Amino acid sequence: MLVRDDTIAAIATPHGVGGIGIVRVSGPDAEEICQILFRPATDTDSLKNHHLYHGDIISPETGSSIDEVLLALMRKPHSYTGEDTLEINCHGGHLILQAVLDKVIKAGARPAEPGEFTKRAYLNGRLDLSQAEAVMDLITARTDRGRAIALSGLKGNLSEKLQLIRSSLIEILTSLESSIDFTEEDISSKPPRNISQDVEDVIILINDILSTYKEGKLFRDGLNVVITGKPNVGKSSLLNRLLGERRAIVTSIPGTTRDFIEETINIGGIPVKLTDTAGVRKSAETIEKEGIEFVWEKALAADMVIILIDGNTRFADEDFEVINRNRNKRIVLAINKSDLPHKITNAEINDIIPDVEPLWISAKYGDGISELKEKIYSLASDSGEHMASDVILTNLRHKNALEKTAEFLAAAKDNISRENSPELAAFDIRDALDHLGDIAGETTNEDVLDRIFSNFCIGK
Ligand SMILES: Nc1nc2c(ncn2[C@@H]2O[C@H](COP(=O)(O)OP(=O)(O)O)[C@@H](O)[C@H]2O)c(=O)[nH]1
Ligand SMILES: [Mg+2]
Repeated sequence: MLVRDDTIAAIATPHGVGGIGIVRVSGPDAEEICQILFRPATDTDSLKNHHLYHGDIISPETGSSIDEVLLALMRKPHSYTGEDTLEINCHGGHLILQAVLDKVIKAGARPAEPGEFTKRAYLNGRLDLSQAEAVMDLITARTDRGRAIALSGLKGNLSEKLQLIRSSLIEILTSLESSIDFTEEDISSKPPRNISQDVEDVIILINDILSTYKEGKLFRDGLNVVITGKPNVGKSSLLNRLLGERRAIVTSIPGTTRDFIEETINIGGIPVKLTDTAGVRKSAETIEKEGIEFVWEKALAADMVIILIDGNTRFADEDFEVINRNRNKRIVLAINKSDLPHKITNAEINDIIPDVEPLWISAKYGDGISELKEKIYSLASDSGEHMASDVILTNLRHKNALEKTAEFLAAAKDNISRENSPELAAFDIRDALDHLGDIAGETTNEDVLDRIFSNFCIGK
């Protein structure tokens, strides 16, 4: 691993104006930098650990103050990074923060790379890799539910479960290896009878965790939903209604929406990106035609399509085309303008698309909108049976590693059931352990680490 004998510094708060802004420093020179730059308001011999001090950051050459600050020194190992850490709470203006950071760097630190504080926390054993990744998920969470899942990852709930799996595998490996030793003594080469079941139990546990990935990804990355239908059915009205504000222009003139309007809403903790599209019709002029071509592309790329039909007009060729083009998608079929006289029946719709139950709504007055949201939610999460699971997998890297782990365990089980030499199964278990260790970062190589941490922000 890297030698970390240098000291890093960065502005840890977002760019812009705020009540306070924080410059963060971590590494062996943190305390010395503090002595050079910090002038406490009241005389103090040496700074106590984890205490907040009032004073000034000064320019060492002139002695003049750069900002009046609150400063805390957190000596290792009890800090986020596990190193001596300085947090300087400045006034939250970018020029101030930049000036303080410049002084810190002149006094011996170097600018931190993205995610470098968290990387150090990981390298110093303060967090395992999956927890470090959860830090970023927590920062970027877009709904309360996403935040709760990320926090559970940061608190180590996943790590704990993986640790249990790891202990079981080590036990299994020990039994296997003892039966290998027996072979040499020519007693019996058969592994103990219950090993196959033990391996199977671990596989089941892993599959349980893997089965949470779909919803985990849903809560973290969200869902792309495209609203489509012929002109004037109320697509823009529906977007506005779901958003709770007037975002898209609504008129009775067909062809008003030509571009896409995208907004994200929260449905039961899932960040749902809604796209309002141009109405699909045949006799469109050039600009509108372009828009309509895009609609098909957008719908094709979406996770789910809301097909909107006007319940107050007769079923038209365009309605048929919209349904036809989306037959392979996850569809919510909504019949709008339920407040007006109905000119369409469910039976008519079911003739065309038998397995989808149409939902009557009024985008204008709000009828059926909560049912529509429920439908989106239940379609997105399929069944919702894992919603109460204590550990939820959100990260593709973790999922891939767990799948590999399970694959090697299946191979081990196979070798055991064929009564092959226990050495073969032992090899498989070792491979399984390697992949499992990847999640916590026990066996992860430097390139992968760099890739993970380069996605972080500077100062975290
Ligand atoms: N009565 C009634 N009118 C609606 C409803 N939804 C939309 N409209 C009207 O239908 C027209 C077209 O709506 P708009 O949202 O622009 O449709 P779009 O072309 O599909 O985006 C507007 O005059 C809306 O006020 C509804 O639920 N009930
Ligand atoms: Mg529109």
